[in-house]
Amino acid sequence: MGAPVDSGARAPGCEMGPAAMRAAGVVATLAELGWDVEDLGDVRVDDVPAIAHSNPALHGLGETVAWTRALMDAAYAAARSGAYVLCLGGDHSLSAGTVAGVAKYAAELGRPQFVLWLDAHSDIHTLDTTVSGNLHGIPVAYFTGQSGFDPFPDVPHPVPAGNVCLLGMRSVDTAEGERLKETAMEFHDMREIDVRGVLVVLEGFLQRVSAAGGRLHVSLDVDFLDPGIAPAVTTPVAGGATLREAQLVMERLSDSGLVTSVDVAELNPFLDERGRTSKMLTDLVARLFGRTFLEAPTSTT
Ligand code: DIR
Ligand code: MN
Ligand code: MN
Ligand code: MN
Repeated sequence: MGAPVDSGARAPGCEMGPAAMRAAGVVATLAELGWDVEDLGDVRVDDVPAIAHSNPALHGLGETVAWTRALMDAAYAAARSGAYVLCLGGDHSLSAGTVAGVAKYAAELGRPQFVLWLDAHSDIHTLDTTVSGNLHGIPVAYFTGQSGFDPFPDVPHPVPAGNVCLLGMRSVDTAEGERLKETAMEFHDMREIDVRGVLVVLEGFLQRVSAAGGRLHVSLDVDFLDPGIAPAVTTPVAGGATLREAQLVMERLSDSGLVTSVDVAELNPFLDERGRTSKMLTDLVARLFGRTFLEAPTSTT
């Protein structure tokens, strides 16, 4: 499904993300890998409420609340149909809805929901702490059930903080840093990835998901990647994941068999260089869905 959301970002362009991924051939690529792909088209919002809030920096609040509601329903329905859910964004506020939706289905199955957050940022602001007022900075706090989200729909089954792993961080606001100190979330910044290696860092989390019989949602923010290889993003941060690190994460996730849903967020095709980022993301998605060139090595760590 497409989620052409741009209310969570300041600069326009993310609403073109789903179209760019389709133009890059994501549907045919997955079909060639043997998947039975159904493109549900773009999710839409109609009723956008006007909502006032005490934080004057906030913008796009009513629209983002409407998107959250619509995407929660759409992701829940798609997961419930038995599908592996792929949501193409759209700015990262979309994950407030998709994660809440898939977590609701996991709860009905009696299985724990886990989330792997691939991002330069921690996206753990509340409506009160965000300085930029950009709602792409709030989804992790929302779906883990933090307070301070009054105008948003209630999260039916919040993801426990201990079931979340943030990977690739290198830009964290002051209020977010304070939260991270107290949280049960697992997180690994770029320095740790450099020192230990991305597969080693990821392994402990995957073991936990597997041991718990969990369902794993992967949320990929384009700025997880180094801007040198992924220029089509509104908030680039230097020093991100290399192409091989990102590919390796996707390949390992595919091998794990644990992933049940995925978001691709923050693609801004207006900033792309001849579709370069969209094509690279399509390859990353393909690897997550099983594209290989040779047999997987017997040892992954
Ligand atoms: C910053 C940037 N922490 C904010 N966040 C971004 O606006 O709240 N997330 N770009 O992806
Ligand atoms: Mn916008
Ligand atoms: Mn980010
Ligand atoms: Mn993000």
